[in-house]
Amino acid sequence: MTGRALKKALLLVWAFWTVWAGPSASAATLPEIEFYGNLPEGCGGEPRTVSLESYRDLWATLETEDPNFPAQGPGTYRGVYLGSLLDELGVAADTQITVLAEDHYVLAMPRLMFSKMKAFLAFERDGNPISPLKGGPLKIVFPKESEADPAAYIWYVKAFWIGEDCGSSVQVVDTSGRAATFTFPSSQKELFLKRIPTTVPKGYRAGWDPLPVLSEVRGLLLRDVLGGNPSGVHFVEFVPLVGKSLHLPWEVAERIPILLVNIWDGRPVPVAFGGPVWVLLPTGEYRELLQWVGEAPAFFFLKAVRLHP
Ligand SMILES: Nc1nc2c(c(=O)[nH]1)N[C@H]1C(S)=C(S)[C@@H](COP(=O)(O)O)O[C@H]1N2
Ligand SMILES: [Mo]
Repeated sequence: MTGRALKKALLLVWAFWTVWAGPSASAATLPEIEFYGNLPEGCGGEPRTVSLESYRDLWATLETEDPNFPAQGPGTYRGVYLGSLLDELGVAADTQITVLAEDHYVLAMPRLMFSKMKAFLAFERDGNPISPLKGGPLKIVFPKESEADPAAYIWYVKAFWIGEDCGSSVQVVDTSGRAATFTFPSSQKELFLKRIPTTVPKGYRAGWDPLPVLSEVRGLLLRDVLGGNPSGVHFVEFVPLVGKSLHLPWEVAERIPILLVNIWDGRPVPVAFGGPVWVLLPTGEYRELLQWVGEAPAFFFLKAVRLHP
């Protein structure tokens, strides 16, 4: 090779590393994950925020293919095996685990299946952060030999819910920003009952019974959760565990019977099916709701109701 050709080759290599390859994700800050539910420190409190940065000891690589993007072929993912992360966090072996994505898709499986199928929480592919267009920054992939259903390859991972029942409560935040925990009463008399066609969030669930066609749900009307009709409210925000809030003008929310559901067929609504609380929106009877919520008859994963002045 001549001196000039060598120089050109070196320049190309340098340009590739600095321009095209970009910095590796491990150098940048890694996305954080929130852990809710039955944690060793208790149930129902604030979520535990976990950064994979603090679990470098668990980092591993996995050579596999993403069925969502067959064209890009196999690649090397960097991340952590979920089994080892859950062990590290002290999650018991017989627990149900629900993974929540930014777009309200869920992946729910028993703890043992995550280990058996070698579920891998990835933050890098071939040395680069995973772009949102490819399901990043955090997604779950599996080794090819696990023969995981493509629907289990969940993108936009944001949070984990550990276990099932954790009590039914929501945070209520008043117009001055004061937060209080509302706990649903257990006395049946105060609760509102309805039989409705079953709708649940999109997702992949293993180890759960098939869904009934109709569900019997129980809950409270929004105004009862708020303790009457607060004044000076301009709009109400329904805040989910992950992802985008739903906003309604107070003038609409106050007039329409909006039901906050915490019991489904006699037991607390599992997060795997959109719990701990559903917001039931009577879009059939009140067509004016459509402009705010679309056709969706329910909003899932309710964590807080926030009143805005
Ligand atoms: N966050 C999230 N992950 C998801 C989905 C989704 O809608 N949201 N779809 C699942 C389904 S049903 C399949 S088959 C695969 C691939 O989806 P695609 O074929 O639409 O790319 O991604 C899975 N992961
Ligand atoms: Mo799918």
